[in-house]
Amino acid sequence: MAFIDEAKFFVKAGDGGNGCVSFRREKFVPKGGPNGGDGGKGGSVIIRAVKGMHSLIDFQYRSHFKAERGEHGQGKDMHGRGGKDCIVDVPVGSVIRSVDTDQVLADLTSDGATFIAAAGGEGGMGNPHFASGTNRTPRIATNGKAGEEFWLKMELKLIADVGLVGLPNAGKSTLLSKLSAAHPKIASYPFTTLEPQLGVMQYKYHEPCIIADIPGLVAGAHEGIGLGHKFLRHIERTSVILHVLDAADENVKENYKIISNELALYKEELAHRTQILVLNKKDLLDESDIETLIIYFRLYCQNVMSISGEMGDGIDYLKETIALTLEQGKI
Ligand SMILES: Nc1nc2c(ncn2[C@@H]2O[C@H](COP(=O)(O)OP(=O)(O)O)[C@@H](O)[C@H]2O)c(=O)[nH]1
Ligand SMILES: [Mg+2]
Repeated sequence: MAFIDEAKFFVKAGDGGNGCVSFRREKFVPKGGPNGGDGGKGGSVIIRAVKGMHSLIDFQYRSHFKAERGEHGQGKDMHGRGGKDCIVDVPVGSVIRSVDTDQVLADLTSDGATFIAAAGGEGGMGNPHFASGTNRTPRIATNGKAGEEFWLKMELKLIADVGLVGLPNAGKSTLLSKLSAAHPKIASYPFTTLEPQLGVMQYKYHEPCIIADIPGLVAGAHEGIGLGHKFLRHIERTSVILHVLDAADENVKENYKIISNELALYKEELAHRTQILVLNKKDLLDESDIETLIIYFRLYCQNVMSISGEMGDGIDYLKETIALTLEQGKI
């Protein structure tokens, strides 16, 4: 199960330029032959998949894409210049559908894959095309064809790399906003009050990654208590689990076990998934108490660190750890 990001947009290719009616004018030649140029072809709207884009968020701000029209032909056999194509970059993995028919038009699965979403109109013909033995001075030319236009919709399946877990109030939402550079808007989710939130983390030269906040985990979630159960399946495909604990909560040790148990009871293999344990809200504790907690939790998890999501303390170190952990997993 993956998250779906959706966008709807309009594409309009350029119209073709019109052909021209024109005749040669030369000294001593009263009526020269036809020399009207052809119209240029309109530009097309081309959708191109590119690596490194991870959301359709840009399409919230721009929903119309138009290519340039072709120039009209002119006298002296001057053909109109073709219109420039309009290239629309989308993330790899985008599926393009027609709004009218819902039919899948393209499934852009590889970097650099392209799809002509709207073809530019052909240019019209200048009057030389209509000259014949009986008509040496044709007064006809044709107009360019209109460029295609469509409403399209695009879907992107987002598979989170990192799942944020922790009891309510541990500081997951706050942390997600600090870790991520962008928040893809997710298509309507069947649960209205509580939705998994996604963030795209982009740190230094590392590949961007997607982090999902899995809300609503409480004791008994694996049996369907709370809404957490609905979201647990999103964790199944994440390669790293980021466990957030409120270090200032006096029950911090029990809280850790509650979440660990829920994960293991939901699926045994989740207990063995690579985990980063984050002791949050360090600003509320003494340094020595934090140190003691870190030593304690190292018995359970290799990767333990303390941060303050709210103050932004330790965030860069955490980002680097997340990025390196993901890269290590890919080797
Ligand atoms: N003192 C302190 N409070 C924090 C920190 N991070 C989050 N909080 C507060 O803890 C509460 C719960 O945070 P939230 O991000 O909504 O937790 P969530 O339920 O896990 O998503 C909010 O009032 C936050 O302002 C932190 O690092 N230090
Ligand atoms: Mg939250």
